[in-house]
Amino acid sequence: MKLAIVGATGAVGHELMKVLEGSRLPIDELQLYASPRSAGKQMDFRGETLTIQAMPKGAIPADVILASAGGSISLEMAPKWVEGGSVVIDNSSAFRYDPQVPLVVPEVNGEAALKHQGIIANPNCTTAIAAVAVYPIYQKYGLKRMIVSTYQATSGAGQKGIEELLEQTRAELSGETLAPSAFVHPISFNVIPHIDAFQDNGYTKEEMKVVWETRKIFGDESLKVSCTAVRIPTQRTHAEAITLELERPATPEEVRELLAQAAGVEVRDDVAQKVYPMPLTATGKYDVEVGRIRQSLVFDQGIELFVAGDQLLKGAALNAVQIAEYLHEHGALK
Ligand code: A2P
Ligand code: 11C
Repeated sequence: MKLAIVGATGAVGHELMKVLEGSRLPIDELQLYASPRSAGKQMDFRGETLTIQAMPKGAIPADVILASAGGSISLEMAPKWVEGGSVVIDNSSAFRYDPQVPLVVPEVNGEAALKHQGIIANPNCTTAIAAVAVYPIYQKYGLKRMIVSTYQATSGAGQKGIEELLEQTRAELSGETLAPSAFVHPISFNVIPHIDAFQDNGYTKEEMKVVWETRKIFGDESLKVSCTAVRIPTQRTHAEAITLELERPATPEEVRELLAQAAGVEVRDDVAQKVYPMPLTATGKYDVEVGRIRQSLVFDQGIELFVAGDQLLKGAALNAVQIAEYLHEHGALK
């Protein structure tokens, strides 16, 4: 299989390389593309040194293209890549709401990927992490309402997000000020309840992505979902507090047992031992950590939980590679 990464030098691109190292995909050739600024730089893959090329203006000679260079590049280029015969797994939001394009979390709706017409969309990271934890509960007990509050790491905004956190924190500790650029306000020693653009309904686009995408992935357009998305000064891994109102009653113990068996989930829920999900423990893990599972005080048939998932992995690179693996294993790739 010939594989290409577009955006290989970015925060997600680096993770794609690492996940592909250990992937079951039969990779004969890996091509790396980025902006002309990165052309000629080198990256290592499975003991070989690969040279990054400037993304071409037209088709790319690869069976599968993992695109992670932003929405405008995907929007413009993905149709050309598909025309050239490639299957595109797109990490941007450019095609997620297109009814012709499957939006896939393999643990939830892997089979949707098989109906692709060239492009498959990878969900927003916040959505993917919540979906892995919530879908088993949705399937078994049904869901009336899902309320999400997020604690999102700076690398959600790409490499420049982490750099701004570190530089601003260093500046602040030296008594200096570094004006914000990746974020709209200082992120050091702050939290910002504003990710992506505000919409007419007062929610941000990041928050509405959780609503729109959860419904599409679960195949349930009537699901009531609400989200408050907040940027916090961590480097990596998004955390989320999730309140669920269930159709049918479940005890916290039943939910714990269900999630202990669920693919892509690691239950970390032993408060007596101070064990619960945190960015520091979830970073670098393929599984999404779930814990603090308890009966809600607000909904009679309600469960509250806390999740932490590495948004560069399950929220992006890992999910994209898992989609490629699913297609390969179901004979849906050349
Ligand atoms: P480059 O490093 O050459 O700028 P992140 O999300 O971490 O900011 O990464 C964005 C990725 O998209 C990087 O690999 C970046 O490459 C790539 N990229 C940005 N602009 C372009 C472009 N015009 N053509 C191809 N790749 C691009
Ligand atoms: C963030 N979740 O943390 C965003 C990044 O829709 O793919 C991913 C945006 C997206 O800023």
